[in-house]
Amino acid sequence: MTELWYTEKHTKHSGLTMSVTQTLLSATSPYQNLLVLETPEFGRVMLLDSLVMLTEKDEFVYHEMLAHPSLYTHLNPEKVLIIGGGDGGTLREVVKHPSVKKAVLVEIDKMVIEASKQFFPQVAAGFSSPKAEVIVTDGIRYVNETTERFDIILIDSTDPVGPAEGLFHRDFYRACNKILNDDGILTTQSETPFLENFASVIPGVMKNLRDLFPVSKLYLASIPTYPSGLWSFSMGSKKYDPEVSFNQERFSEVCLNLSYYNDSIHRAAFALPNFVRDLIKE
Ligand code: AG3
Repeated sequence: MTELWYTEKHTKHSGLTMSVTQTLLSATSPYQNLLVLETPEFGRVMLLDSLVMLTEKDEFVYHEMLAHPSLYTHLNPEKVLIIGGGDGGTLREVVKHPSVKKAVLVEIDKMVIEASKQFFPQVAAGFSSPKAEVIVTDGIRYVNETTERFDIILIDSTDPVGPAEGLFHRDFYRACNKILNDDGILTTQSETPFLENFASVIPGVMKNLRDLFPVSKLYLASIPTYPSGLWSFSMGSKKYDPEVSFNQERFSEVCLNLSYYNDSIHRAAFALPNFVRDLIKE
């Protein structure tokens, strides 16, 4: 019997390999290629331009850890902006919070939204929330032009190549800072601290955030299907320090049914190994 395997090459010399039972979708938009694979180990997998965006098995780690640390740091998050994240996973986490009144998701590529609704209904669940507003346009343009103001901005991008490159630039973070309220928080996914061609992202992002926000912090989570399995998120905050103002009361009062994030994880995620501390040293 013929066996099909897929490898995402992470560097010239390493990658992640999984066996594939079926290709459910292979499509191209003006922005990128999209592939949905059925795999025995990770369930359904979504890839953009050959890079793993999410798998059914471990997407909860990424989406919970992108959303909840800022949502539980802010005292009363009501308006949230998600840039990218067209699969809807981050949106699903955001709308779980009773304090959130409106979550705007700005995705450049409607093909991602449609594929997620069709093949990843559990991930796309947030789209059906009455709090959700979906706008298909370039996130950079939206942030520069909108008159809306937000408590939290979450940047759920792909790697900083292709359509997502501008989402790692200082000008973009500056524009985000402008549309955040005075106690606003921005959190972006910021790649892995391992592997040569990725680790330079973290110091760059953190330098930008440090220059623009009084509080800037990096935190980590384990995501088995992303390069190296150790993933980072960078937070810039105008007022709250996520290591000080974790909202224990709100956390204990409302159970959001989470699979990764909890109060101990919130605190632990900001503990950095020495080599990561060195990466973001000023
Ligand atoms: N956002 C982060 C994907 C980065 C993964 N990189 C890689 N596989 N080389 C994914 C979108 C999930 N909502």
